[in-house]
Amino acid sequence: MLKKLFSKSKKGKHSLEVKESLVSNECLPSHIAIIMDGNGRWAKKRAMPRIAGHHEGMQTVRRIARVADDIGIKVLTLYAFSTENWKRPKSEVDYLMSLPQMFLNSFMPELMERNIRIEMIGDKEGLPSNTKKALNEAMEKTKNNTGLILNFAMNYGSRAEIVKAMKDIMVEVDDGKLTLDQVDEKTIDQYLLTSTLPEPDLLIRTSGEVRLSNFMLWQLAYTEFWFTDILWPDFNQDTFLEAVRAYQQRNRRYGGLKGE
Ligand code: V0D
Repeated sequence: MLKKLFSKSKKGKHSLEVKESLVSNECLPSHIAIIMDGNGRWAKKRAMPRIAGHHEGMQTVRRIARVADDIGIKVLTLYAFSTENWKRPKSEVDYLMSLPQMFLNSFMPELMERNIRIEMIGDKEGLPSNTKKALNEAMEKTKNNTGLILNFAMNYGSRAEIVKAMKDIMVEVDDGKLTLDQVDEKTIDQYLLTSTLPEPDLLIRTSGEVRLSNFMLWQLAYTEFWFTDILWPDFNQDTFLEAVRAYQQRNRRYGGLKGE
């Protein structure tokens, strides 16, 4: 997996050695979740409209998906649009909703070449029909890909997700398909939108905000958190690898005690 990264690197041997010390195959996180913050601020700093920041943020998604794939990450969950984001000006929401299509139109050949599968969590029904169509087509096209799962949280809110899981479980109990005694943590896992995914090992949030903002509250119970002041459009491969290395160092330190 790492070989893939090195063989693609255009830099010399020395830089390969540096990167080798940066990430090893040991304790690689399977699932990384990212809150991609700071696109508006990035644009404001340059006296550009907010949508320019979102567009640049989309390019960062591409770069980070590539490096995650290269080092052998299994799932990358990206918080692209929260249920709160509908409160933004309509013009900005309209632009954001055009990004999945733009991203998928240009990135699909590479997604197929890399064997990447597109997935999403969130309330798909609440999305504009064009956006929904682009997502459905991409999920259908990539459904047999067995490499990295690129999972977008769109129109996602964790509390709403938990409420829905509770209601679905209550209906099962009501219908006599589950007894109250059978309901445990595993049951709740199974009724969340992430039922098929491993729990995130590492959460990254950019742009200096140190909050969860209603993101994967249940799933992040044992996750390592890594925060950076870097704005999402400025986030790059090296920053990503720095976060992975920090995760690996924490795991090496505490790993011996795990599972005991
Ligand atoms: C804007 C930073 C890619 C966050 C990244 C609709 C804010 C760029 C996608 C995307 C957004 C989503 C689904 C998919 C393929 C690509 C995306 C949104 C925002 C929200 F299948 N970037 N991106 N979606 N931004």
